[in-house]
Amino acid sequence: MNKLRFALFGTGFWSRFQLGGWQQTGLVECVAVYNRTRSKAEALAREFNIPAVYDDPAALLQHETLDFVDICTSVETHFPLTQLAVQHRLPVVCQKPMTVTLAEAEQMVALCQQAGVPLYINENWRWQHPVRQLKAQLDSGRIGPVFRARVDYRNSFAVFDNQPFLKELEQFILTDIGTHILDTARFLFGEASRLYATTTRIHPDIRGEDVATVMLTMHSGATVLCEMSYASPREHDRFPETFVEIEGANGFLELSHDYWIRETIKGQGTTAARHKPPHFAWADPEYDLIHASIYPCQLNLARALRGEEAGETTGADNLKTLQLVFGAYESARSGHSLAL
Ligand code: 89V
Repeated sequence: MNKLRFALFGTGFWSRFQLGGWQQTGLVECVAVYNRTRSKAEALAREFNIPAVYDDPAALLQHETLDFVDICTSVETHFPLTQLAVQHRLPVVCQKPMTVTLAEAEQMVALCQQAGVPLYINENWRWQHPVRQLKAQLDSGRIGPVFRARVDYRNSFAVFDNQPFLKELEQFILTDIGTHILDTARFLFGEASRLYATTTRIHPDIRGEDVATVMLTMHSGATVLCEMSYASPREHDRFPETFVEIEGANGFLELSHDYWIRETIKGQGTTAARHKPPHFAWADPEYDLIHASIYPCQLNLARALRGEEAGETTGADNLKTLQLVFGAYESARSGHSLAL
């Protein structure tokens, strides 16, 4: 089968890692790039040998023969660019967060569903190598029914250095990292029936919140605590690792520092193994763990677009994550827990 032809919309920090991951799959080729500032699109095109450059997305879609588009622009443009792609009946792969509001995300998913156009979200966090291993060990059932878990993403990484626009977001950590962390909680523990959240801002020079705590009651009855912070200087700052602790009736499972997974079973003791992610030449070493997770995420999406397997992170699936993200803002604002 020929490689799928796609256009990349956006040339910001994340776009070159998107391109690295897509190239790594060997299943797709980028044939055009758009940015509203043409010189930025030209620079990226030179770096990645992309033949066509546009500063007008409508013109790109009119002139190029494509199999899908990858939307990697700022969040408020995701919906209008998806509307354009749908007019051309082109499948869409889109960065998280899908949209600025839940209502707009619902509209975007409905639009694609009604048009019969596939919509996928580049939700890579759940594809991290150690997270997949943790899920396999959890699903083995050895630790028994889960009654409590903790998903911990707290560090003081200078995230604004590479992504300065994050400083300007009125809703910051829950939309940027909460999308990932709450999606990972769903991936590991299923759907939630209730949530309670608090948020706060510690960095004085940003608009949104940089600390959030979300407590989920899952359909299974388990309690899952999700903690996120960019204001927590720890002795060893382990960005971008997520730590997970899972308590089961028969044991304890833990993803801890440096990709170690420890499994303790009542009466049998503890086994431990390290699950280091692969390093790709195109990845930024500081982001190795998450850049490595872009590749299996995109491999799944490329195969889905070729009709070879089911895509995991569909728009419809991601709506459930966004219900938690925007529900958390609502709970933090009202001070009440929310039935979902
Ligand atoms: O993956 C992300 O969404 C990024 C991060 C802060 C991890 O770079 O914003």
